[in-house]
Amino acid sequence: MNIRLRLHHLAIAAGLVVSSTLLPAQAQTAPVKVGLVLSLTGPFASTGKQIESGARLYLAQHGDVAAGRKIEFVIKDDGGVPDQAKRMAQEMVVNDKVDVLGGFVLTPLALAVAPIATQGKTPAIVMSAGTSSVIDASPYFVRVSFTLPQNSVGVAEWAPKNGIKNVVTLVSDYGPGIDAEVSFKKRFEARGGVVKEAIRVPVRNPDFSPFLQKVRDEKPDAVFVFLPAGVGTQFMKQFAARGLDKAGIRLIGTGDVTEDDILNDMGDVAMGVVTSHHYSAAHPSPENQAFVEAFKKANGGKRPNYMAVAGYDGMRVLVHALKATQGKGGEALLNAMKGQSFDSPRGPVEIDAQTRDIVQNVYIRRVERKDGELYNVEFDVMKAVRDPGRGN
Ligand code: VNL
Repeated sequence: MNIRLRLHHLAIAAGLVVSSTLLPAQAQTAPVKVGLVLSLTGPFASTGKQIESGARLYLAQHGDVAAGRKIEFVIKDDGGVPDQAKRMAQEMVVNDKVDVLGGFVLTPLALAVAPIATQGKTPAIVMSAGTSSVIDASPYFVRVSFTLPQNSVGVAEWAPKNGIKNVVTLVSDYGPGIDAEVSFKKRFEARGGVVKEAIRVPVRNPDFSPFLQKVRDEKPDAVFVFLPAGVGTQFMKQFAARGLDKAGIRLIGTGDVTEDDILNDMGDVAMGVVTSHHYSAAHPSPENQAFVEAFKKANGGKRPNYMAVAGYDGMRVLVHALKATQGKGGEALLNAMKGQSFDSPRGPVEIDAQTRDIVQNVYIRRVERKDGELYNVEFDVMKAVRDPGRGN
């Protein structure tokens, strides 16, 4: 072998030795795995799909590499069943070795995953589950969605100033519904209103007719409603079929009932419905207009709702945290998620560094027709609302 070739071989050998000593550094350039636990089948599938599309859109627009690490999704369908959500999160942490968990369409799903995040010391981004207490279920939870008390107090303030003196409340009978009922009543009665009756309806496949008949018999000025995303169309049909609109009973609620994914299918019965909420596809900011346009383009013309925004902002929080930690995960990543503030398509938001919960504007909106389509048109705002449910 001539001397040149020998040197060449030596150089290769030396190169191998050098690169193997660099292995720990290489581990940080390994992909960041994001385990999304989502309901993609069953009655809450529309929410899972909105979150997934929102998360994908953020990376499509801003690039899927942060601090030199490629961001990859591991996505599993929990079918809306807490035991499945827990098992899937466990598999993701133990087998797939995900760096971050996220998703959780329903409160009971987030609660089921909480111990897995805590035991695995895995930061977990809550993108839907809106019961106040969810954030306390794991110190590794960071919430980018909303809380029901946040979204209930806006319309509780608005109603008594607008001729609504007494209401019947009608909510889904589980965490977020009870939060909505309690926080609405507290604020509404503090402003001189009266809650005549509090009705709770089953979460799954509710038949609203008997409950709506009860509302009709009470003859309140309005009915205040919380129902999770995806259920509103069914409710609106029965509201009209029972003649509540004709009987002069107004409909108010949190924006979950007139969510953008299904609002257009509701027809005239939705016109004039007043809700308070943190997001409307009609929010008139350049960020939101660009977001809505890009979302529609990537999803066959479908409108984003508040769940898509949470998926989108969840990735924003992750990407910026990764940049801040130079790609480190675990506790460092969690700490870098806390305290972020930025302009979301919904408006200015902050992840409170102490509570890990979202602080955001709550808008008062009325359903109106614009260019032939129904929208929640914002006409008032409560700024930078912290979750009023804590300590309730
Ligand atoms: C929850 C809250 C789910 C609000 C929702 O839609 C919603 C929850 C699926 O905490 O379970 O709009």
